[in-house]
Amino acid sequence: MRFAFQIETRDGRARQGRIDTPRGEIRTPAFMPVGTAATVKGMLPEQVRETGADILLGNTYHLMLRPSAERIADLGGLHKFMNWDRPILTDSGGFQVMSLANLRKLTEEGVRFASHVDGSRHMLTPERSMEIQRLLGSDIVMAFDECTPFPADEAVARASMELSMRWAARSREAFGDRPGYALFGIQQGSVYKDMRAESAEALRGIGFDGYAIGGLAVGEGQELMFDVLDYAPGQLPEDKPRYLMGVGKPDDIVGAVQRGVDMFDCVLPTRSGRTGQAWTARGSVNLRNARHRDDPRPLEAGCDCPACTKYSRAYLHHVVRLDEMIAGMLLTWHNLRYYQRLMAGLRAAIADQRLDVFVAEFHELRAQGDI
Ligand code: PRF
Ligand code: ZN
Repeated sequence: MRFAFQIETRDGRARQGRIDTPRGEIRTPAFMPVGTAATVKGMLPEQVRETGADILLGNTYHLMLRPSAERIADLGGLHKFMNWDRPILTDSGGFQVMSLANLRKLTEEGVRFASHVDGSRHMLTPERSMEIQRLLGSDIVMAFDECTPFPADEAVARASMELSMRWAARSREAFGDRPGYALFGIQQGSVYKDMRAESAEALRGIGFDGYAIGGLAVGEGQELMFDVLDYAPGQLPEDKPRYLMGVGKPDDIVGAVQRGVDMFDCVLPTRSGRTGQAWTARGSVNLRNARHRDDPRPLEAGCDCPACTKYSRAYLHHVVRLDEMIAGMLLTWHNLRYYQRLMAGLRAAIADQRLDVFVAEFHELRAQGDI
């Protein structure tokens, strides 16, 4: 079976559809929980599936350092290693090297760096990133790019974008032809419309199975990100999935779906769950707050997750305050469930051509605030 994307319905610029892969269907717009180190922290894979996730994200950078791509390959690949048999998308490593590694040296060839774990020296190139992602058995492989830091003046942004486009061509060449597996290119160009267009044109010329929008959610703020998303998705091929990397908060996702984005990943629901922060239709709730101490009500009325159906706000507050493991487990579950319910709501609204009404209700509930 080949990798195939089908748009089933459109509503304005928004699209609802499906990606079919040999490891199963990905309903779009899709949210991918982050499983950086071959685990979605605090959750069993079957629990992550129960939240409604069709696909997880893994990281080349972390897995190449520990336990290494070769070790995972020898053990039968990432799916078997982590007990998740559905699709996995892996990021290519450059973004994580630049944010986590030490002694980074970026050249035309790639990035040389020292591990943030033990200081050991490594080199990531487009060719090595493709090899690692193949050894992992990743279903959706990301091209090796440089995420242009923000802010970047035009000269800096251009040099960075052009390097990423040369790396995109090398990624395509190294990936080769692998039926059933997909390679996504990554658009860069910072906040410059003409540069984004040039990047999109370069990627189209190379030819990818999907196209990511990179270099956003790097400190520019939602208004500027939405300005870019007013044109960037339209510069990419209409008939291929569009993936906005590292986004985001629920309102970021809603705005990006309205602007034509199909895929998302973000650590927010999982990471914030481990610090006592919950996401609901009425906004975010900090369970550490003393106002929850005697509250017998569920975290979010109507939520079908274990945190909401089996426990009170008072209990969640108690375990968050004591830093008990169950606190991170329950809040991660709730947050992932809330995100997947949001994505399902967006898909249904697009399918019924009522996205405007859905978005208006989304903002209205959030404006009311927590109960
Ligand atoms: N490139 C890659 N991974 C990423 C990004 C990028 O630009 C971003 C930007 N938000 C997150 N993750 N390869
Ligand atoms: Zn819940």
